[in-house]
Parts: sequence; C-alpha cells; structure tokens
Amino acid sequence: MKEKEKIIRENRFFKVLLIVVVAFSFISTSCDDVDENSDETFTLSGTVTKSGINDGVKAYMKLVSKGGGMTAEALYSTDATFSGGTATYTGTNIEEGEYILYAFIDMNGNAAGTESSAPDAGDYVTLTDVNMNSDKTLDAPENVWIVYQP
Ligand SMILES: [Ca+2]
Repeated sequence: MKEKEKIIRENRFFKVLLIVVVAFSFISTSCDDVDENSDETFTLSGTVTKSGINDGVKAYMKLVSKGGGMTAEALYSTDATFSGGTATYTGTNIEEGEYILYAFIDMNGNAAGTESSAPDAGDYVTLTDVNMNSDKTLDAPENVWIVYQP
C-alpha cells in the first residue's frame, strides 16, 4: 500500500516536472524572439519628385545587393504612382545590409508592373547606395533623374 502511494507520488512529481520544463522552454523561446536583433527588419520610404509627370504615371524601385547592376535580381521592390508631380513609396521588411536602390519613372507606361520591371528608352532613371541599418527615408528629388538611353 505504502509502495503504491510512493509510485503514484513519484509519477505526479514527474508530470509536474515535465510541465515545468515545457513551460520554461516556451518562455525562453519567446524571450529569444524579443532579444534577437538579427531578425529585425527595416522600412525604406521616400518621395519621388519630377515636374511635368502626369498623374497616374508609375515609378518603380528595387533594391539589389551592393555592387549589383541595373539588371541584377531585385531583393526587394515596390512602386509608387505620381500625383501632382510627386509619388511616395514604401518598402518594408528589409533586412539589414548595404544595397543599391535603382528607380525609374515609366514614362510610356509599358513596364511589366512586377519586380522584374525595367526601364526602356525615354524613361527616367536614377540610382543610389543605401545602407539599411535603420529605418530610412530616401527621397529622389527633381535633379537626380536622367533620361534612360539603352
Ligand atoms: Ca517604360
């Protein structure tokens, strides 16, 4: 009788121990998520300005790896629509790193509208380095745009 009680008590002890261990592993996992900076991502946003652009014309932006050319694969991409000579873009969930931002204004409206959209003759283009180590605002003012000539 005593022996049976002891076994039951031991079983209960191990069940409680198991629950405690599981609970602690949950707690430590959620703490890791909060503390881990490598999971942090940033937002890149800005205003594109170019006079004489009709409302509804679209600008396309993409980030490629530092050193990548204009046709390099887009790691991130977004677009923006002109209204009153400006267009505002926002790219989110960007991992920390050094990139080149390529942007173009699709003057003739023939870009694919996907992340592989590319400029053709007569579109306006620009590029700049960007170090994404925090949320950044990167405007593309009037004087950065040049006419693309393939
Ligand atoms: Ca075009």
